[in-house]
Amino acid sequence: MRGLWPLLALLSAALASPVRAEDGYDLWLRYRPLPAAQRPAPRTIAPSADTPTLKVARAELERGLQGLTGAARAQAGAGAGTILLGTPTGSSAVAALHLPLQAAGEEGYVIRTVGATTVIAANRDIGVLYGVFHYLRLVQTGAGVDRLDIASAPKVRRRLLNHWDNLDGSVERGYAGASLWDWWKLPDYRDPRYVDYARANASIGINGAVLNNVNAKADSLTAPYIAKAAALADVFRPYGIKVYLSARFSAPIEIGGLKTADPLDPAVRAFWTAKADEIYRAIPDFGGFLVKANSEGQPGPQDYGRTHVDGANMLADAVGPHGGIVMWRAFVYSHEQPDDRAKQGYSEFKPFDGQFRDNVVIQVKNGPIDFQPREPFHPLFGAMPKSNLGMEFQITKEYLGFATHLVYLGPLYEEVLKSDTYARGPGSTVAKVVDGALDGRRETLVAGVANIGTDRNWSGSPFDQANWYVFGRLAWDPEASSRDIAADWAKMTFSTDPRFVTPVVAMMMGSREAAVDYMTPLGLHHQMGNGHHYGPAPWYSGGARADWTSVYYNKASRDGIGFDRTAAGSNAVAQYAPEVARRFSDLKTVDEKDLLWFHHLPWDYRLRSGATLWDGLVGCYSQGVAAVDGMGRTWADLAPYVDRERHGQVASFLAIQAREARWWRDASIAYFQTLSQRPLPPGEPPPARSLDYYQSLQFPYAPGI
Ligand code: BDP
Repeated sequence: MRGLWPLLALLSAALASPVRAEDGYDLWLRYRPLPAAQRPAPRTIAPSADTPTLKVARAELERGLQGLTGAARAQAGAGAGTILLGTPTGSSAVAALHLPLQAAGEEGYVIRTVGATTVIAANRDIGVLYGVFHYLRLVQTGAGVDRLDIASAPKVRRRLLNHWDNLDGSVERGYAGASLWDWWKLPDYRDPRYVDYARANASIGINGAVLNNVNAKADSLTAPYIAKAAALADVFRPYGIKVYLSARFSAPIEIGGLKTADPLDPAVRAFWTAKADEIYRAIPDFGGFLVKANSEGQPGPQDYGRTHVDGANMLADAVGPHGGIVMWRAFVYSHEQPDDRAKQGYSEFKPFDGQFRDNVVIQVKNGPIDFQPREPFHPLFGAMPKSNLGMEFQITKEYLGFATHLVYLGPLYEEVLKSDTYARGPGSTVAKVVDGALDGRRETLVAGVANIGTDRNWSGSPFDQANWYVFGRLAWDPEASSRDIAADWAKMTFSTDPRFVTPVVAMMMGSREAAVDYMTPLGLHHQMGNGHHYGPAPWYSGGARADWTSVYYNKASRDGIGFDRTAAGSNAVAQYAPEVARRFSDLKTVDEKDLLWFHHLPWDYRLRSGATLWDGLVGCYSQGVAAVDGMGRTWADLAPYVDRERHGQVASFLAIQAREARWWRDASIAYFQTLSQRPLPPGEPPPARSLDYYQSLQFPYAPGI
């Protein structure tokens, strides 16, 4: 009997625990039974057409409702209603309702209560699937589904994940395990996980995936790899997801037996035409190519004295007849170019406005440097009205603490999208450039560098899943609120209990500002360790190129700190519309969050708070640390609402983040103090270790390289 006690104790603890252990695999599609009061009335699903997409839509709906209502099977009963799925062309019952589907377009949907029937209708099957996921989200978040009148359509045409996945299974800047794509076993073995990946993407409206790294190998364009990509495309197709590939510009040399990749050479053009034909034979709905050219050592048209237009248009001509597009990245900068790196994308692309083919999209990172914790918006947004311009966000947290720091990126994305470019007068937001409304452009794109890998929880930590989620939702509607999206996510991923949702959403919404504060406050940027980008290294100098060093960006010296991008300095401000340039240039109007991005200032410069720049800077670092400590306390209090497994992982990660936030603060202060030569403000603890210590730290095995 005595031997049984520990067992019984364990059992009763397990029974007492409100929530069962979860490993995060189910993402926000958990479909666990809702509290009785939130369960919708039972509904039967009316028969629907038997197409691949409607089959998965129906299966998802059944799975979701069964899970959420705890019912063995969705059943008819007293008061039971019916759910009708379909398109007017596929279902006479849907057609008979004469729903207003014009605005739904190719992918939108209508959800409406008509008597005892809930109809989820669209012009195409994929819209029905999106509508089903919307309906399930309403049920999951306890929103009530008895009287619905919803219409939704994506504002952006291409909503893509960019996987920086290599053919050897590694992932550049990946912190969530290996590549999901098992290239070795493809095409014969199709991991069932590919289906769950497609479900997750479809649930947030993502409709395309670039499968391989922008630093591409030509091999992914060879016949065996085209067959592998085709197998993935087959799996994804019912979920509305198209496959795209990164194309290495020099592929005609590497796999085509040519001596050149000159885009004006007829043999090169013939190579790409034949290659496109070959790909479309295997993947009839192939989306197109993504290209990183003449950037960070990648080959490109400039190697032959040609331009971005020559290169992009050549590829566009190859895929155009098949309906494909070319996403040509504006992330270009050259170390031979002594000019401010922040200016180079604009300088290289703006002159070509209007010269790119209609099926070319210029893919522009959100800011002019490189996915930093905070950047002003990229000056190309609004500056190329006669070209298609797409947004590239980073979902993986290369510069934001990898997988272990809790940083919800929704506010970062929203801040950029809401920025006013003034390109066509006030209200010319980045969102309106990206969704095409500003200049009436129809080929629109939002891309996100994925944070997905073979980790059981897909993204490295439960909260990193929120970044995948918010990316998809904002790509669908760039004007949506990242706070509302966080609330949906938290309810679906953990609990609908307001005692959980309110504090967790507040924690998420503050988390990005906390990271900015402890890493790179007041407009500082690119202060991370060299190469791996892990941890602080504001002292980093030397190496292969100046614009990969921290000192290039902080310009800290005895006289002050910050990068002068006003007319007196690099004049990067001149790349923005005059209203914006004036605001950034003037110390009275520039947002202090961007202060040192645009200005070089003495250490005793007075901030609006009245504090000196030095004191204010130190204060920001400490504020970031305090915010992370606060997140740790919030999370500890939320234990009753979260299963032990996920709660424990997040708690451990928050402890790592708290330690690393202190490291960031202490190392940054220790270094900058050697230049400011000023005492710490009263009450501020000195760095825990010496500057020598921080400078001696090495991380040869940091992940992601
Ligand atoms: C940088 C990454 C590098 C990428 C590059 C890019 O450090 O790994 O190849 O961006 O976007 O931020 O091409």
